[in-house]
Amino acid sequence: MGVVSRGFRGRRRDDDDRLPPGQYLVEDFPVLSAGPTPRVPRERWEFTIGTESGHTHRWSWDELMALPQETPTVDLHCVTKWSKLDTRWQGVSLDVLFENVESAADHALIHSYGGYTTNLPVEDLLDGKAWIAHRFDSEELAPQHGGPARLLVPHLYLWKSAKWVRGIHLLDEDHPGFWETAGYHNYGDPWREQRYEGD
Ligand SMILES: Nc1nc2c(c(=O)[nH]1)N[C@H]1C(S)=C(S)[C@@H](COP(=O)(O)O)O[C@H]1N2
Ligand SMILES: [Mo]
Repeated sequence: MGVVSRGFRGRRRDDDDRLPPGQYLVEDFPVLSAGPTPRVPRERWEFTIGTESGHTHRWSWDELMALPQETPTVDLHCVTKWSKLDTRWQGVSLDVLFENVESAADHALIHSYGGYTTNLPVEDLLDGKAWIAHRFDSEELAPQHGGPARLLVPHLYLWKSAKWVRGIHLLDEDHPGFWETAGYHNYGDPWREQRYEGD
């Protein structure tokens, strides 16, 4: 019966299914930074993975660019309740960066230029779930959004996607990061609304 109007209505229903509990949609791209924006020239930029046995793997900017690139389109969910759908990125999968890393550690502590840290299980970085992203919407990633490069872990609240990422420490024991120490949830699954400690 009746005419089904495609377009706006249909899209809205679909979008609502993609909105975790308590979130609302935004079209702009808010900036949330706990401190000033560090400026890291690409020629001095490096990314490291340090293992629990003390080995450090390093990539320069040029080395990162020479690795296989992916172009994920993902939804972002911030703990302050905005979500942004279908964001388009370019970056290197953490699976590629972990290829020659020998580690049995379960925990990762991400650290950024500027001092920000955040922790997550190593398994949440692997199997196509995380990238070192350096382009957004076909442009170089803007400094306020984490450029030259940021971690992108879209299945967790966005505070886990460390901007200005500098490296990953692999650890045998979990070590809470900046927001996790300040009362945010240790894991941060938006679909289970794990905003704060105890959620
Ligand atoms: N280095 C660093 N990374 C960070 C933050 C920060 O303050 N410093 N804020 C986090 C939080 S709380 C959010 S919501 C997102 C915001 O990313 P955006 O500014 O690109 O929207 O970055 C996350 N990564
Ligand atoms: Mo956030």
